[in-house]
Amino acid sequence: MKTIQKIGIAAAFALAVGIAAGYHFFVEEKEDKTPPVIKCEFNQIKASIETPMEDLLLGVTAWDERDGDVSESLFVEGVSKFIEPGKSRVTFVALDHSGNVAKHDCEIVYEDYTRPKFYLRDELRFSTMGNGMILDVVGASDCLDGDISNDVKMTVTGGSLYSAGICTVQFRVTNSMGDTVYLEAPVTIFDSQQLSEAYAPEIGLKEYLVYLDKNCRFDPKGMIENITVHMRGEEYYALGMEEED
Ligand SMILES: [Ca+2]
Repeated sequence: MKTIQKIGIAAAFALAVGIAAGYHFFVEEKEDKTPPVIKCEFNQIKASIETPMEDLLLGVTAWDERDGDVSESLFVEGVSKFIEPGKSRVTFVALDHSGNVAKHDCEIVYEDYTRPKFYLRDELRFSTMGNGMILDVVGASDCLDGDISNDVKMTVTGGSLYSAGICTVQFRVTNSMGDTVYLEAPVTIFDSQQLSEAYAPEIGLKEYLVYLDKNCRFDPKGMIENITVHMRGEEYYALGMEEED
């Protein structure tokens, strides 16, 4: 009897262990709480501003402990604003078959990105009456957003727009990726009552703002498009002049 009893106890114990292990196994099998692991082939993704979002996934894989390769679940959650000009963070998301979500950030560099550039439609010269027109003259273009002239802001940093003289104005503009560029430029304000100023000859230029590479040669004379001498001006300058009423 004793032996049978022992066998019975051993069997009951074995069964209990078996049930516990089975239950444990069952629970583990049922509840996968471990998200997959996302891997980027490169530490830094090099892209063009034209690269479609889905192409950013090239070289990115997701592996799950239980479900294996779950790369087909990968998608791009978003691209951050620039952390420095042309450089962002892209966030990848992957899911396993139990719905566990993994996220992974990778640095992305847009190799062909160029910062917004200002342009001027005319000279920065205004009468004391016309200084409200300054922002009509200043424009900006961006390789991502196109023309962003409406977003140009200005701050007077030296002198006054309301008295004759030269004042300094800082123009700034920010594109949709958060890159802000600045242009500090002298603005000439003349007294609208002074006819000699109002009817001074005008030199028209091909471009009023030129971006030059460092140490690049510059020919200011080559920038002259035309010279307008107003009939009511004090003097007529004879430099291929054009007449105007
Ligand atoms: Ca998992």
